[in-house]
Parts: sequence; structure tokens; C-alpha cells
Amino acid sequence: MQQTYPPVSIFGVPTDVGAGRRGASMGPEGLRVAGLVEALIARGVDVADLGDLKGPKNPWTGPEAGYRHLDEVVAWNRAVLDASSAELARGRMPIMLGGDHCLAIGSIAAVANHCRANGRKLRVLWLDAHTDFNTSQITPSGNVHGMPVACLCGIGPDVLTRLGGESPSMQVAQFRQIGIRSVDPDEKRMVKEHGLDIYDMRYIDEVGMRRVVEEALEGLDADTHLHVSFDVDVLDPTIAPGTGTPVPGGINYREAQLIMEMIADTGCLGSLDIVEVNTALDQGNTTAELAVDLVESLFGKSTLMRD
Ligand code: HAR
Ligand code: MN
Ligand code: MN
Ligand code: MN
Repeated sequence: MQQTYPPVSIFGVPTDVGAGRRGASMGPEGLRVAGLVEALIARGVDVADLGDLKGPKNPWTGPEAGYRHLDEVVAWNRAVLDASSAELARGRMPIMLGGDHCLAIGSIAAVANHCRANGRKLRVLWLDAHTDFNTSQITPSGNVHGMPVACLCGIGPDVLTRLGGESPSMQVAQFRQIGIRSVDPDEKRMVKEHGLDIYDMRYIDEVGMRRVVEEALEGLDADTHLHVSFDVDVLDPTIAPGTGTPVPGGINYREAQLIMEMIADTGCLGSLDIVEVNTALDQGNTTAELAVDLVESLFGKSTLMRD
């Protein structure tokens, strides 16, 4: 099925203020060096690389009141919110290159506002080893990249939950999470209490990725904007070692391709984050290269002759 895609605007968000290890700040350049822009052009996509957003340096300090670097996280996310909102308003698809996963607070708040203003439904597909549903009270680390889903659902500090204006930006029921295999004990209680829709590794093993993605994308229609938040640590560390919090037992190459191919088939992709690529921990640039390979599938490149 040959599809046309809206024009794409790419931004780098070179920060690791939300992470527990340094180096995700080099992710945007790693993805560019891996040929992201060229790959999209080859798919026939109209793409503009608008360069990197600006934000504060990483102070590399410990948690204060349960958060590390909260002021810096807020500053980066304001920049993400503004940039993403502006591109959505111009009818372009924002692709945010992380950077650590805290940036999803700004990117998804922007998409939520855009969908509300235009009467569109919104679904978020969260591809991750982690549920990212921590709060300042229960976080084992204070790292805000472990908290974006909670913040978007209105659970977190006002400066983040109200970043986009209204709080909550999102309802829990709008999220689907695939690839989960590392949830902190109190976080587990939280996600159960709030009823987050989670397709964990055991479920993927038991029913297979095809059915998982069918279920996660069920109910999408022409009025639905699909946001994909792609944390590369969803991938098995043997194929994607360049990430700050690798967890064994992740999804394999074909499972990852199938997710992207099935998303492409929906024609609903409206925005994308590619986060947690940490080139300092990578073997060569393999993790960014794999991410680019997967983005090609997300934009309709098929391994079979289905075009
Ligand atoms: N759950 C742990 C914490 O909150 C680790 C979170 C790691 N998060 C990411 N994003 N890499 O998914 O500290
Ligand atoms: Mn994450
Ligand atoms: Mn993760
Ligand atoms: Mn849209």
C-alpha cells in the first residue's frame, strides 16, 4: 500500500537532564550520522531538519524533593512544546530526536493540544522497556525520564503537568505500552491502580507480536492522530546496546520491524519521538542505525513486495 506522508520537521533535543547516565545528549547527531534524513527522503517524504533545540546544560546534581534537574527538565520541555506546537500548526509532522525520554512530556503535550483544538482523537503508542510512570514519592532515582507518562496523565509537579496549559494533557486510556519488562515495585502498584494498558514481554511471548500490535492499534480511524514514542531500550540490548538503561529480554529485530510495518499500514502516524539513543554507550553507531532502519519501515518500506 503506497501512502503519502505529511511533510516532516525534525528537531534534535540534545539533553540527558532526565537520565541517570550521560550521553543521550549525543543521540540527535548519532541519528543524523546514521542517515535519518536521507532515509526519509528516499521514502519520498518532504523533510526539513530544523536543527537542535537549545536548553540548559546538565548540572549533574542529585535529587531535590524527588527530582533531579527539575528546572532544566522544564526548560527543555518548554522548548520541545513550542517547537512541536509550531510544526503541528503548520500541518507538519514533528519528529523529536532525543535526548532522554523526559522530552515526551513536551512533545505529547503539544500533540494533545493540537488534537483537542482540531477535534481529533489521539492514541499514543509507547514502545519501551519501562512504563515511565514514576512520581517524586516513589522514584528510585529521581530521574524524570522515568516519569513522563505519569506527568502527562496529571500526576507530577505542576510545572510539568501544566506545561501544555490544561492538566491532565492525556487520559491513561489513550496510552498503549509495548515491550515492558522493567517496572519498579511502587510503580507497578501505580500502573495497576490507574489501569494502564500494558503489553509486556510475557504477553508478547505468549500471543505473538502480530496480535499485540493489532490489539494496541484497535479502534484507530481516519480521525485518529497516532503518536509513537519510541524509546530504543524497548529493543533487546544485544541489537541495541547504545542506551542508558538496557534491560535484557527485549523485542527482537523482526518483532520491531513488524510493529513499524503495522503502524505504517494504519496511515495514522502523526508524530514521533526517538529517544534514549546514547552514542557514548553504543558499539559503533549500531543503535542509531537500527533506529533509522526501523523508521524506514514506519514510513512504509516493506521487506516484501507490498508496495
Ligand atoms: N524506572 C527507573 C527509574 O524511574 C528507570 C527508568 C528508565 N527510564 C528510561 N526511560 N530509560 O524509559 O529510575
Ligand atoms: Mn522511556
Ligand atoms: Mn526505557
Ligand atoms: Mn494529525
